[in-house]
Amino acid sequence: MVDEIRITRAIIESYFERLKDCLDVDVVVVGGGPSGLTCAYYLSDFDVCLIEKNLSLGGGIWGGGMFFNKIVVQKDVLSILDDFDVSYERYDEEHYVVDAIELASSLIKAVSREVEILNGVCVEDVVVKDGVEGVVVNWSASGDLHVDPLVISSRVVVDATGHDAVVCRVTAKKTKAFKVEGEGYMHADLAERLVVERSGEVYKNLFVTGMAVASVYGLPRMGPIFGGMLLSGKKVAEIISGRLRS
Ligand code: 48F
Repeated sequence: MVDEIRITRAIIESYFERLKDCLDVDVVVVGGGPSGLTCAYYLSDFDVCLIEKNLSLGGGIWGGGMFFNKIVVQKDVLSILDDFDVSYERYDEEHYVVDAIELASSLIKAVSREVEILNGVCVEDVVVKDGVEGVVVNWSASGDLHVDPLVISSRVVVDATGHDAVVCRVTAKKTKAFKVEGEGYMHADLAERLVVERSGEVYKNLFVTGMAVASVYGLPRMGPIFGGMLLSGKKVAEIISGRLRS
């Protein structure tokens, strides 16, 4: 017979195991959009906790371009799509079209098998000692209630929070060590190239990927072409991987 208390106990016990596993990790990835999911996936040999403030992951993938749920990627990211078993259609020599729903769900499925995910949890601050050493978290649903946060410790933190660059913004404000410029005008070609080039460490142990890179460095925006997001996530994963193994 199904028992309400056993259901409740199963959820609490299982979730608190997950939460304990996340308390002291190698990498915290903040944000479950395309860049954060890609980054987390390629770091899954390490202890990774991905924190997403919304209930669902996927960030800006689902809406495609103006709710048209297709996105475009460039030829040089097809191998990443292959890693996630995502299908694509050739549009012309350079551009390929991907179903936004398939991309979002494939990234989420692959990452959720390998990485601990806390959704409905918001990162509101960072721990800074010798560089960034963790994040300060609270339930997204705590709203206006005065509830003190808790802390997750990590060797490195990745800001994958998209246009808002939340983690870089709070770190910049409190350390005064760098500035967050805010993203620039639309120029897809330039933006795609520069976002990948500038992806990396922005402050000791704090890495930035995806649209947050454009916000930090005042780079142009690119709209619904996603190759740069995937390449940026993979590039940051490779840099961190090298750092953590050294
Ligand atoms: O916005 P988002 O998809 O960022 P991204 O990975 O990709 C950008 C593209 O979607 C698109 C684009 C590319 O062509 O222009 O916009 O750089 O995903 C960011 C995720 O971070 C979450 C947010 O809910 C979203 O899912 N997020 C934002 N702030 C926080 C957060 C926070 N404080 N704590 C936890 N998650």
